[in-house]
Amino acid sequence: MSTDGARDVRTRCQVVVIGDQGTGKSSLIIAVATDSFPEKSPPVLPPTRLPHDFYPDRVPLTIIDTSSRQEDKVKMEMECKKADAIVLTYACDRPQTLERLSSYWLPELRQLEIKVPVIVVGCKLDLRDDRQPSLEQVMAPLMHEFREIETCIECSAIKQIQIAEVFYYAQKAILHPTAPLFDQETQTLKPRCVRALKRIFILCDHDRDGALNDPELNDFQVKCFNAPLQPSEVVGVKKVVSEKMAEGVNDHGLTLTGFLFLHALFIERGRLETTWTVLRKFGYDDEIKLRDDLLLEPSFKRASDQSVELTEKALDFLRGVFTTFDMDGDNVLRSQELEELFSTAPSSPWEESIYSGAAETNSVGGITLNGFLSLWAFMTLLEPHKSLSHLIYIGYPANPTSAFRITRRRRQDRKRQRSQRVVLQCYVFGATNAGKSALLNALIGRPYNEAYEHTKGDHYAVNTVEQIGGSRKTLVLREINEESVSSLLEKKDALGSCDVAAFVYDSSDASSWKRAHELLVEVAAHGEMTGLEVPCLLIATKDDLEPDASCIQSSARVCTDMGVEAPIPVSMKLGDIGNLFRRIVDAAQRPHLSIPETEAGRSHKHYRRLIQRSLTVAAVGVTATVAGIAIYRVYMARKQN
Ligand SMILES: Nc1nc2c(ncn2[C@@H]2O[C@H](COP(=O)(O)OP(=O)(O)OP(=O)(O)O)[C@@H](O)[C@H]2O)c(=O)[nH]1
Ligand SMILES: [Mg+2]
Repeated sequence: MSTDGARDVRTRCQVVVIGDQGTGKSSLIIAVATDSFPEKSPPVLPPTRLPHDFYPDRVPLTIIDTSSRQEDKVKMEMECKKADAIVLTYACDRPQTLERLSSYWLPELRQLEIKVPVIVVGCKLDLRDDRQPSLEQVMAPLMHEFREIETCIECSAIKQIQIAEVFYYAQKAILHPTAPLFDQETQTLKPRCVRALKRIFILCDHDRDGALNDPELNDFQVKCFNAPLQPSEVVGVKKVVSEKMAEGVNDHGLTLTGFLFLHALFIERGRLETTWTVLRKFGYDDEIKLRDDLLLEPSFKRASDQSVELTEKALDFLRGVFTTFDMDGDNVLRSQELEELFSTAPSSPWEESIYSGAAETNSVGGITLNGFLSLWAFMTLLEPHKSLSHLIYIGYPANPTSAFRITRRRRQDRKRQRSQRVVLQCYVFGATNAGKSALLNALIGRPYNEAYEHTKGDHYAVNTVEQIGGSRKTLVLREINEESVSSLLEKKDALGSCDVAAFVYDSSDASSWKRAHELLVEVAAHGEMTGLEVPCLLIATKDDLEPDASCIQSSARVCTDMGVEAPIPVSMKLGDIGNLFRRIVDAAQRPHLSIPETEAGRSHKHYRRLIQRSLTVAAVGVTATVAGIAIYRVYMARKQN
């Protein structure tokens, strides 16, 4: 397969011709290339090239002949593996060669896991006995059993009947494949194709009245086929649709149902190129995903301590989308409404558990505007490219670069003593059973759960937090379970995307505190070593239980020694968390404060200070010498005057 990369358009097609000995493979190839019938042809031809202007798609076609002899089998298989389509021949005058298609050739291709379309070709049509059953009768069961057969055709090289058509169908099957668009089994459009066509329909429905009126149909036609529809053609299209499907057309024009029906009709009638042209004009690749080159801008190139956020413009668009799809106006998107919202994307971006449980929902799983925007902010932070593609899929009308902002480096924020971020991420460390998950659940308003379940894998929670003064920030909590700390901290830039770290411990359990302390030291040391220091907070959970006395003493000492604030006591059980989340956001916003200092860090800093001081002394000395030289020069100059 060959494509020109950026635009995913094929520049070359390769067809391999296989079939039983003497069925007419080489003659077929010579006939198409030279318009003549060879009296005698070599057993296997060298590759034959049909130039780009041979067929209307203007893509050159290379035809590979093969030998069906047993000793050439390996070579034939190799060619098949490189093929974009296969022409499989039988001879119309030898029914046993037809039987061999289902008994040998097609199963053989399956066994080789060759997934390209197959064109079955009956050669020597001129020798066909008219008493034989028709092509349709013979082929229907075969095509039913082997869905990889795209087309069946009979031809005659000697009489030049349907020779060019054979390779035309082969090329068409490559350039405009059926499989991604249409389910042969159910005879319906594939879901991904429906989603793409629906998006195209919505993008063309400028007045958003759920139907394409005549000017909208014309714009669509011009965009896709570079030519307007004649008024009579518009009438004709609508007539065809309304005759077969009453709801396909209404007073305003062609409805989405009608638009989809029309495409199913094109495909059923073999006019796949029409639907493919439409999809490609709207930026889809062969897998009906947006082409990669459309997703190159913005590039999201950034340092590890920078993040990606949505701009106010993107958020405005998303607020509008939320309102549009909140059909019942209850300020919550039910799962069907959310599904509908993403029905123009290949799938919903939030099906994975990492997203599905991360935001605020109402009691029946509906998502609030707050939860909706939080999930977008979270997806943008975690997977900006996914966010970009889904923004385009749901119809973001402006240039995508206007939707994203790359934040200032956190290093810079620390120097300026202020973070400019709107979305802040907190890593939540702590021993197993310390109460991390309970904390995450509290952020998204989940009720407290007495039952304990150890968290495995990634676990996030995201919500907005109101600051004093009324401004809102989005807080993302990431639970880091005990066993994944070491692998996380192996990476040099592990703390790059961490705006603040929380160390959670069970205040009734000395070992839980001990572990939190160890983790605090580990993270602080990591920050000092990599220059990615983060503000740290201690959170003492289960405040409703009897506190462990040694914990209290030890934590007070550690806080003084390391220069962090006293632990924040909370009880998830009692719902007593005070202004915990606001404090986490506060700490993240002032990245120069709450940075713990380890003993090693302190002595290193002391050492650095010493060096700095001696450098300053040395520098003053140098300046004095330079000043001395300058004075001397002036003195010399005066002397000379
Ligand atoms: N009494 C009391 N129990 C709590 C409180 N917070 C959490 N728990 C309980 O403590 C247990 C552990 O809580 P989790 O939040 O699952 O702990 P975790 O830190 O996420 O644990 P891992 O996922 O295993 O690392 C659960 O049974 C909770 O119900 C609290 O404030 N008070
Ligand atoms: Mg947990």
